[in-house]
Amino acid sequence: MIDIDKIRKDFPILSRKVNGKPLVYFDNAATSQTPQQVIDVIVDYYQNYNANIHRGVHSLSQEATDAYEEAREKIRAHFNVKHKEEIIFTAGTTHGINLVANGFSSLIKKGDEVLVSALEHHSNIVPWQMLCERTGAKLKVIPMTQEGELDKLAFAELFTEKTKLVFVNHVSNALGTINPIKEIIAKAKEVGAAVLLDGAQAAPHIKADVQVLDVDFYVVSAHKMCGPTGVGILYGKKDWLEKLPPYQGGGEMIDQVTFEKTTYAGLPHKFEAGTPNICGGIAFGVALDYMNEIGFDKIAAYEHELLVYGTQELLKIEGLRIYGTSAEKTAVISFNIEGLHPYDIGTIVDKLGVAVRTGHHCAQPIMDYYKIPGTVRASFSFYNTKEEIDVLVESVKKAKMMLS
Ligand code: C6P
Repeated sequence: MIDIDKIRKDFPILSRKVNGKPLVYFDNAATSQTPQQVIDVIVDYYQNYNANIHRGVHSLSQEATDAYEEAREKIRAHFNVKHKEEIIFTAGTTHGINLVANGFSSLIKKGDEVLVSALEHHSNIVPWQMLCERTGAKLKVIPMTQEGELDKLAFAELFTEKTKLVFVNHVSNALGTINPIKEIIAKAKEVGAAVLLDGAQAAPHIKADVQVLDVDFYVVSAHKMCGPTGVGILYGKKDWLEKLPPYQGGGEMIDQVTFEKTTYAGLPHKFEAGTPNICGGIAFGVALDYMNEIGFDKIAAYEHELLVYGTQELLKIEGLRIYGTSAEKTAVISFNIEGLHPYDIGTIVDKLGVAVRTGHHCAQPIMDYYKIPGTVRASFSFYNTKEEIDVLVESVKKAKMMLS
């Protein structure tokens, strides 16, 4: 069991009021809250050793470099990455996907096929559409079912010898579905395709082991796992990262520069042009320490309890429909109430202190599939409680009464 009272004390924001009511924060899939341990590290960095890294011989620069590289090592260990240089610091998931999609421009040709799933966030659709426009490759879509799962019967047939790349999220942000990634990776291997998993919504809840998964690329954002915004990582197998060209040119990604020719630095620096989010990287490492200390098994078990309770209580409201009913899902409840617009529900519950996300959740194809403009999405984290779920349910009931 997790010590929920102790954990909640670590998050100063959880004791504030919103619109005169105690904050109930259920927008964790958009961004998670930050424990004091991570806030302290950010303050300490700017108070004591703020300096550019990998450049200076002075002590401050050495300290900052050591702390940043120590964070890379923590991230390596967390995802069980084989080589430290397979971890590329990015600005987040979107940046990581674009880096890979851009790099594949030179490795994909007309007639090749790339597979995406119907459950993707726009970040894992648009960069690949752009790749297909540049190269003439064909984008094929793994369809979804009413339960919000990938259609397993359909997907096997989509893999052919022309399939070169497959990109799927580990967990859907809009519905919480945990996708059958092992089967997808196995199928991709049969046809020799590379797989990129968007781990943005999985990493805060499930500890992925990239070697056991044997996945080619895995991308995450720190801000969804108790870290700061503007930082994340791309994991890529060394062979792939060596084959891909640099994404951006600039300082730190070079070996030698002359006006005639530039040679590039080795991994990971080839993909880390310019001054990175140094403090963000260091804080990401500490956020992982924080979550690992609680334990991902305990986090998953507790969040599952919240999911079961929240589902049961919300379904007691007449006319409420939950989208995404897969048996394998994280603690995300996307719902609508018959006849009401999700935006109106979200606005009223906010007045009662409850933060949920409303709209298409940057996953318009999922909304199109269900023929709805959007949903109300309540996404739980390990620092939430059943009492907070009760507040959500009462607030939704009030919203329904006011709007009907
Ligand atoms: N989803 C949500 O409310 P960035 O913005 O780069 O940190 O992450 C983009 C992203 C990519 N893939 C998935 C599966 C995601 O959920 C997200 C971010 C947030 O659902 C903000 S739109």
